[in-house]
Amino acid sequence: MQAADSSSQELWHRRWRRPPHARKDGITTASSTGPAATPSSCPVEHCRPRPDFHVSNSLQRDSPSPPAAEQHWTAKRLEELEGVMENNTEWLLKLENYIQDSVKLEMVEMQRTAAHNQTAAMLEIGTNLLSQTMEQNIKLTDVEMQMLNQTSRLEIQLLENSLSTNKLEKQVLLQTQEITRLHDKNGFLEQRFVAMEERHSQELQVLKAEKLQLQDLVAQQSSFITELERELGSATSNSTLLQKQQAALMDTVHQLLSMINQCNAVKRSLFPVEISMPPKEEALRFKDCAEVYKSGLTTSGIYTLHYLNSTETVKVFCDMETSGGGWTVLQHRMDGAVDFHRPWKDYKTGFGDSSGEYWLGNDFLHQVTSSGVYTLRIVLKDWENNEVYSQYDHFHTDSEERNYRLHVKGYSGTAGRTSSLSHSGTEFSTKDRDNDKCGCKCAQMATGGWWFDACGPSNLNGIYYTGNTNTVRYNGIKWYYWKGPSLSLKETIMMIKPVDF
Ligand SMILES: [Ca+2]
Repeated sequence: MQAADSSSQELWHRRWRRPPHARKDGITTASSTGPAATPSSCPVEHCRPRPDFHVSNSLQRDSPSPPAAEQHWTAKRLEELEGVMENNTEWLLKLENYIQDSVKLEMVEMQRTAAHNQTAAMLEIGTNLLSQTMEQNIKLTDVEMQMLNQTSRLEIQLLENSLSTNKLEKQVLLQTQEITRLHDKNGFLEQRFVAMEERHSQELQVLKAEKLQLQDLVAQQSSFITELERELGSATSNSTLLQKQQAALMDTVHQLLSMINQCNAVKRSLFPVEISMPPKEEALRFKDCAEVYKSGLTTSGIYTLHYLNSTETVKVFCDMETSGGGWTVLQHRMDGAVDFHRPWKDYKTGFGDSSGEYWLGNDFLHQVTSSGVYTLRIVLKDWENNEVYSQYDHFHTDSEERNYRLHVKGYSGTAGRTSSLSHSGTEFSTKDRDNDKCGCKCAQMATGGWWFDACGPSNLNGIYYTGNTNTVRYNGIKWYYWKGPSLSLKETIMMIKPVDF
């Protein structure tokens, strides 16, 4: 730009610093001093008449000026003005040319600058494009590498597959050969089978002949048996007489027994538990074994208890020895003689034999335990005859409407550091009534009826397995905190008595 400025200044000087314009007639025009002079400003000497223009003052004053001289001066003046005008016009033309040149130069410069800027911008864009292209190339190379890796992996897999296919083909070939061999063998066996069939049919005919002979023999023997039966009939008539005598003796025995019962009733001397003694107990009406004990019956054995406000009775074993006696046994397992995998109604009313294995019944249990505060004692025995117990100071069960819900508290005992009985609130379940907290049916899996939680650490009504085995069983008689999940016990007793006994 500086170069452009200096060149334009130089041009300007070249055009305008020239010798002052001299007219032919010797008059120096104002234009020689530059553009500041105006064409209308004429120098003072130009406004006066030239030296050869002589006019006397007198003449001027006395007479009017001759019109010829005046015209001549006017013409001169016009001529001068024209000259000035011409000069100015020329100057204006030059000025115009100069402006045009300057403008052209600036335009050229501007175009050059613009071209320069555009080239720089293009270069920058080009660089950006190049770097982007480079990045894309790197990415493409990565992708290509990945593709290559995958392709090689696939090729390896294909190779492996073709190898295994070859192996399979060989195996198929071998099997085909084997089948052919078997087929040949089969043909041979078929031939042998046909031969054997023929032999068998011959043997069968021989056997048929023997059978006929045997049938004859049987007929002879049956006639012999008929004769023997006839003889036996005569002997039986003799035995009938003996039976009649036996019946008479039995009647006498019954009479004697009833006499003994009457005597007992009078004495009110109470003895355990023969089947022949029920009248005495019925007369007394006991609700539990504690009452039996208090009445003076202090020997362990089977007694009859009454449901409250009912004539219904239940046979129960009373333990009059353990820990002060008076215990009503509500469950007993000892030999596996009774099946405990039973429906709801059986557990409701009770089942089994009070002299052996039995369940007293959930209705009775609810009724007794809700008539006062009861203690529960559970006695357990393993196959090495180790005996332990779990005791609960408070125990009662709800009614059937509430699924005989369990309530226990105050645990103590030797059968484990913690209680194996389900916690309070657990409902009773059997194989046909699922009241447990498991998505499964505990009573079906563990067997028996019990207060299954989900499914809980105990089940004394499970399957009775004899002996110690290493087999893991989850449906045996279980008391987790004593023997773990799978060891079945030899004997269990559940019994209750009032706290204040
Ligand atoms: Ca369930």
